[in-house]
Amino acid sequence: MDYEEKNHYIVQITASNGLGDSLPVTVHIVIDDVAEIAAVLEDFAVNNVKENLSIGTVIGQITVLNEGSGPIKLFEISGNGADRFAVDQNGTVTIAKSLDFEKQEAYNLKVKAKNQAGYGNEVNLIISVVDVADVVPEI
Ligand SMILES: [Ca+2]
Ligand SMILES: [Ca+2]
Repeated sequence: MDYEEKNHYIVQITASNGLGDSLPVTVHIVIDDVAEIAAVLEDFAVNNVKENLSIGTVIGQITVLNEGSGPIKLFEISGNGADRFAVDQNGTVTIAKSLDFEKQEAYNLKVKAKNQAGYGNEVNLIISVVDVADVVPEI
C-alpha cells in the first residue's frame, strides 16, 4: 500500500447472521499518513588531522540537523580516499587507514545518512591533513 497516494479505503463486506439473512455493510478504513522524512546533515570539515594519528582515532562528529524518520541506520562516505575514514551509526568520524601527508593532503569527500525513508541529503566531508616530520634530523 502506498500511504502517500491513498489512505482512505472503502470496503463493502457482507455480514451474515447465520439465519440466511445477509446485510451489506460498508466499512471505511483510514490509514494514518506517516510521512517518511530523510535525514538532513550539515557540512563537515576538519583541518587539523595529523598524518601520524593511529587507526581508530576520532577526528570529529557529523552534525545531524534533522534525523527525519530516524533513527539513522548508517552513514555512507564516498569520494577519492573515502576508505581511509569511517563513520559509525552515531556520526562519529574515525581514521580507518593510516594517512600520509606526503601522498594526500586533503580529502574532499561526500557523506549521506540513511534512515527508514532512505538516503537524505549529501553534504561535504572535507578533511585536511597536517604534516608531521617523518624523519628526525640528525644533530
Ligand atoms: Ca608521511
Ligand atoms: Ca610528513
